Amino acid sequence: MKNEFVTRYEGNPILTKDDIPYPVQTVHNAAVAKFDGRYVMLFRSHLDTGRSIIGIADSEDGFEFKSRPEPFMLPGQSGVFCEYEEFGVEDPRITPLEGAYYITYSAYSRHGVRIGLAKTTDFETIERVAFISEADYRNTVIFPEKINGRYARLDRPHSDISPWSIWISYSPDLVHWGDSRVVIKPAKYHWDEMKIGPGAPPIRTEKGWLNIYHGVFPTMDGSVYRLGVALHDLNDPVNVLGVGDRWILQPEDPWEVVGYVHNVVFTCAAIPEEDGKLKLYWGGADKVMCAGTAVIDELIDLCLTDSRPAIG
Ligand code: BMA
Repeated sequence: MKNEFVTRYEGNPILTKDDIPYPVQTVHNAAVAKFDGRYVMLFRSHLDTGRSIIGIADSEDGFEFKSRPEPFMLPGQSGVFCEYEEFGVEDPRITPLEGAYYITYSAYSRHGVRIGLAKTTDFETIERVAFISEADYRNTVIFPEKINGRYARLDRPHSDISPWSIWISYSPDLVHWGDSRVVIKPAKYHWDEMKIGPGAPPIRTEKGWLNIYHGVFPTMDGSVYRLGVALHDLNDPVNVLGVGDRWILQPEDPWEVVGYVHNVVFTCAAIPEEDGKLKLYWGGADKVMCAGTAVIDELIDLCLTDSRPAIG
């Protein structure tokens, strides 16, 4: 039986700290977008202080990336963004929407972690839009189009009462969000039993929105981060059509098993291509960036034919 649905790129890892022309400890959890006939990557890097910044790299083919000389996004220097990004900006996701590229990211400060929204049209300059959650939230992905006249997002609030789960919210303007519902929860005695969170921004397919998410499993040797898939109804994504009961990727390569945080594959990006495959990007052990491909129909089949309950 096939356990893994992702074919790793033979040149992994595709980007490491040795490729970055300024001092960083890691290159991981990157967003990727197609822009102007090429691929642009926004990658997270730890500084020596443990605070994160976001760098930028370019690629012709989506696999061989070259870092630009300067970072793309540092913690905000003034006003509200200074206060709430003081301890770093992490794990960006990019959604192309209405002619712009919207970037969601985790903003860390003494007040906790919350979600920032920024915007670029040229990947040269970046404009902060707003914070779109209070603390504590991470892993927010915006759908690439309005659904029934509203913007939509998946996110992952923290909770001490219920296992950390994937929620959906809607907005008239990308800034004010509400009508929130929980859509997928971790399932006890399944691969993702401890906590889950959105990974790549949802991908439109004929059969539904493909949601590539991360699931965490606890062991006596720490947590294992793997990737899985779920399919949401195109017109009403609260309605989950299936959640794959097997992971699509787990830490296997040496740089996924051992690194800054061991046993982690963590995605913030997947790019659908015209050949029916997607390019998937993931951080290996919170230290390096990796890439691979997957057949979109195989991921959909997993959701629909080998599913576990979305909310058990
Ligand atoms: C999560 C986040 C991710 C990280 C993962 C594994 O809680 O901090 O950015 O990749 O843990 O360390």
